[in-house]
Amino acid sequence: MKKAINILVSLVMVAGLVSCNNGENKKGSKGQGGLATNAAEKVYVAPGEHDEYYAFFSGGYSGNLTVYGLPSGRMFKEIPVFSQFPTSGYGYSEETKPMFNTSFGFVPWDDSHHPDISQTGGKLDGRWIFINGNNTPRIARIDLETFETVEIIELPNSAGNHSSSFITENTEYVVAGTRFSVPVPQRDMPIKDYKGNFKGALSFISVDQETGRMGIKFQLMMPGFNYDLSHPGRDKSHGWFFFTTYNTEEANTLMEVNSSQNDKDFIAAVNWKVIEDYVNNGGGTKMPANYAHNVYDHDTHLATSTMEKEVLTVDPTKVPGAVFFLPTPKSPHGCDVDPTGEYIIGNGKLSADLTVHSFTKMLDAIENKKFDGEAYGIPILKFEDVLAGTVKQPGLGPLHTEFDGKGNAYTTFFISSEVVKWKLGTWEVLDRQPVFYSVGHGMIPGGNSREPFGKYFVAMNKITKDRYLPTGPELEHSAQLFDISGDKMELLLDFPTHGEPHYAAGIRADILKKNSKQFYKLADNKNPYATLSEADARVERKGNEVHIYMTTIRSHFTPDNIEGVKVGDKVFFHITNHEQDFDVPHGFAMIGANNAELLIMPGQTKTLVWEPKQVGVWPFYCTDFCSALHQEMQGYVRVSPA
Ligand code: CUK
Ligand code: CUA
Repeated sequence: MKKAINILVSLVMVAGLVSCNNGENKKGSKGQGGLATNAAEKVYVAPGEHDEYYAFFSGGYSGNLTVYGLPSGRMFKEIPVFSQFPTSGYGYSEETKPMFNTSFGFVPWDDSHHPDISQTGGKLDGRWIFINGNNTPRIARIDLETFETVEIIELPNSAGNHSSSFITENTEYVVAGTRFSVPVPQRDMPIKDYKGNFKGALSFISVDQETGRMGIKFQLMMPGFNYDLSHPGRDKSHGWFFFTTYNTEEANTLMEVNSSQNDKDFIAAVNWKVIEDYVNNGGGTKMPANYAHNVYDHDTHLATSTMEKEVLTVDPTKVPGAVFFLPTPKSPHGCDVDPTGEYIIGNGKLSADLTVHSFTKMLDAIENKKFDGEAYGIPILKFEDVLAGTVKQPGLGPLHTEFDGKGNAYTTFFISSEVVKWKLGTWEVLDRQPVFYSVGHGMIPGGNSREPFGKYFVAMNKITKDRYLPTGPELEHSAQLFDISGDKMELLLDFPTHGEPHYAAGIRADILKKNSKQFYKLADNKNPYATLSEADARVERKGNEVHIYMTTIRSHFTPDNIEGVKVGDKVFFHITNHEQDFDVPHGFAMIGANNAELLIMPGQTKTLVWEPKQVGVWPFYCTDFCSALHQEMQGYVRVSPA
């Protein structure tokens, strides 16, 4: 995309149209657009007071999810998802390591782009948040009672899991689309034979409404395009899912303009209800597949990993009425559906205009079979028959659109570095504000639901440059908060974000606060290595394994003097935190343990492995300042010769 955008940039520069903000505007009041005069007041959350919204920012190449408050822009937590996290020992403790099992082995890193919060009846319900792993295709589910990653499912037949993870109106499905088409099944073949031979898998992952447990219901095996982004239909278009595509030319190298030869790519409209009926009646083909499904259990505090062996695939040409292509100019990126479900916006990043399709017109065209040919057996609708309207030359490089629930849309423009507010139905531009600099996604809390909260807009900017005190060549990305409650957008606040947030999901805080968990009940701890009473703390040897069943409570470890360990042993510290109070973790660090510490929450058991290499008497200690006697929380392990 970069190349293609560069080409567009040079084109428009030649035409003398562009004024790129990057690095040009110096900090200060000039060029800041509509900075609210009472901005400080509007973002001020007094000490001890709570923010009005939670905002969950994807971590991009950090692989995680960060939790912020709005309007303050304060960061509350980093939730580790696809990456090991030394702060808590996630992915280092024996209990959490299985979360990173994949068909490629242990993969403790990913690139996470799009979080989406579960819904009921088209409204955010705050049960779970889902997020995609792009690189090694996976979807994670985070429990919003504990803010912990509780499930990761790998996606077979996929590569670059980008148009993910978006949720249908009742969380029936979390949907994931492959960015890269690949040979299915994977095999050794010439890359130049891509065209016509690669497939693009769109995965519909069902979600158990009680447990949240995910399972791949079916994979729709689409032509070998790139599936960039997706969005569910909502309200009247509930039952449909829309995917933007690029490289419909199926070029195997995108270095040239190859993939942008076609004047229009497609939005693929998928009627998942029709396909659901088809597979419920025995349709589809079971195909061998190898993918990991990892689940973290709150009672055992233990993750388990299973390798799944097959997946149900569906050939779209075998299911009448399942898939249609809507021509959309020009290499569309974001695919956004408004809260009424009528308008489908294709953010054609190389187009001067913004294309909006009509769901009603699409249904009419389908009913009257007004097709304009087909691609690989999938009917193509006529552009004019499905077009609702066009926003004329709103900006350069449109990427994503959000909605305020009051009939307005907010589109981000990467190249012209601005957010443009426009009216659904009349397509007139109402307002524009510069952003600093080069915005990717925007986010309005609830913007992905039937009822957006419509008060704030957050711009997630790709380039930071001079916005903060310099920190060397590498800068954190920067978000900007706008008040959108009035006619004009007002800039309120800049705040740094962690990793590279692509998208974010926001929700009113009171919806989540109600069910946030404070601690685990020790009596409910079913971890096989839990020590529920201090009297049961002990050391057990099994061959060259030494299992230390340890307890911790302010302010001691039991046992704290351990002998009988030899060089070459594998030592397991199984530590159970006996505290039964909010916010009293204990940490555990062992000298020379080459991985991480443990952070054990009240009522939890966590296990760290240590392989001593040297004879001696070696200390361990608590890493979390837990009481006035925190420095007294320590102990020794005596290591004797093998
Ligand atoms: S993408 Cu990053 S700016 Cu992965 Cu949603 Cu558009
Ligand atoms: Cu326990 Cu410090």
